[in-house]
Amino acid sequence: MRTKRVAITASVFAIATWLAHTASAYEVAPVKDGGTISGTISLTGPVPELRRFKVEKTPEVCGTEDRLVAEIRSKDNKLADVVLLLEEVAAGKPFPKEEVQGGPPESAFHSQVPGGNAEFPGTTIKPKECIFGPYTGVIAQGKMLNFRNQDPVKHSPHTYASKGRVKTTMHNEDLEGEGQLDLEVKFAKASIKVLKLECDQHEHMQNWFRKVENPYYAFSAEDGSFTIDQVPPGTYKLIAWHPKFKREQKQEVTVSANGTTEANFKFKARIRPKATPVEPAAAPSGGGE
Ligand SMILES: [Cu+2]
Repeated sequence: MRTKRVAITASVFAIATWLAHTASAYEVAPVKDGGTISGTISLTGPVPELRRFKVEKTPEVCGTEDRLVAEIRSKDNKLADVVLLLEEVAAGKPFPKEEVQGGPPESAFHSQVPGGNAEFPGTTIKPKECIFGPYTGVIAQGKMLNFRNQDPVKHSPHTYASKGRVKTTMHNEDLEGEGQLDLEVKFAKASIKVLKLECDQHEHMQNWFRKVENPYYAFSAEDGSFTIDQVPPGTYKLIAWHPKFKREQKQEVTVSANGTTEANFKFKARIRPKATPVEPAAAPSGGGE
């Protein structure tokens, strides 16, 4: 009798463990009467100045002019580059076939070929004119970050798992001119959700990526607008994240069958005293990792 009870306890434990492991796995399933979440991200407070960097290496490709980086890209009180995502969606539409981004600011792009994947396809980055691409992107745990260098000069992607003020190196590699580099995204803890990408050759090349666990994500456009479609009817937590604002924002949204739910967020910019002069080389981060 006792043996039987032990066996039952063991199998209950096994099932519980299995459920805990599968609970986070996303499944592709037909979306019946899917709804849409759309909204606008606005920005209050003064828009910070562009950040200025001197170009010290490979001016033949990167140019000789100082690089001005819009860490906060805002026009008419709207905020671009915010990553919107739904938390804890168990099943629904497929991931895109491809998640690609790259290009210089005037033609920076996110490209998603719709449909097909049950799992996140990885993120491809195409650096061009010494820019990795849009300031924000998405990545997934255990998936690849694939660099396809469009420049004839070397970049040195240095990635960090980032949480609050703690920054831990994940990769530090060279990407040869017109070369390729494939890196696996490995966060040590589930609670770390942000990856920062820097180039050790060019200080102005800095980008941020938010971890996603399902395909219900979007980026706010220049006019602050975003849309997430084919959402199975239900109630969700919608997150709005931008790397230059300390806290991500969250709100509960209810999506009805075939309906459109509006969800807006407001971020508040803090004043930066004046245009930041070119910063000295970053302090070695080795000791603090
Ligand atoms: Cu570079």
